[in-house]
Amino acid sequence: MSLTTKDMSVVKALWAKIGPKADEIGAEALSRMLVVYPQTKTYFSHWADLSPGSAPVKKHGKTIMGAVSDAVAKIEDLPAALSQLSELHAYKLRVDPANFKILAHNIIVVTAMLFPADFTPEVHVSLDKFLQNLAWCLAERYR
Ligand code: HNI
Repeated sequence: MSLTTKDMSVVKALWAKIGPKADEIGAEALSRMLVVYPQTKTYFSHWADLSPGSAPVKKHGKTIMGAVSDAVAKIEDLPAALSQLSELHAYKLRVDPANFKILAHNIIVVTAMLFPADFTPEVHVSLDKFLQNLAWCLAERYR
């Protein structure tokens, strides 16, 4: 399921529009992931407050989306762009890679919520493919 040049241009065009709101998307997506898939909370038990919109959730939402925006900029070579982050999640953070798909799903949901007019089926399919590729590349260093 590799990205076509059309997927790449659709995602880049979307990001040109929604990129400035990346912090908000990240905070909302992370908030939802922690509520709807509470098993993901185990990784963040060292935070003072895991409730939706809390300070650590907002801060980490921004961190995650910074990495996603960076991946959009390097969309032509995602494995290289994500290899260090993959190593960190595999060996240091020890995050089960099934969770990458869960977060990707939440980013999709929140993008659709915040930008309903932009979230056409064409954008949906390319954004979904991009996030699935990102999740796959993040899991790459586990083997
Ligand atoms: Ni993730 C830290 C990016 C999914 C658990 N994560 C980071 C950092 C980035 C990042 C960037 C900061 C790295 C650093 O300190 O150098 N994470 C991403 C991206 C995705 C993702 C782009 C997928 C879209 N991470 C997940 C998921 C989980 C996760 C799904 C667990 C459910 N990440 C963590 C944890 C940390 C982390 C835990 C350390 C956070 C902290 O505050 O200690």
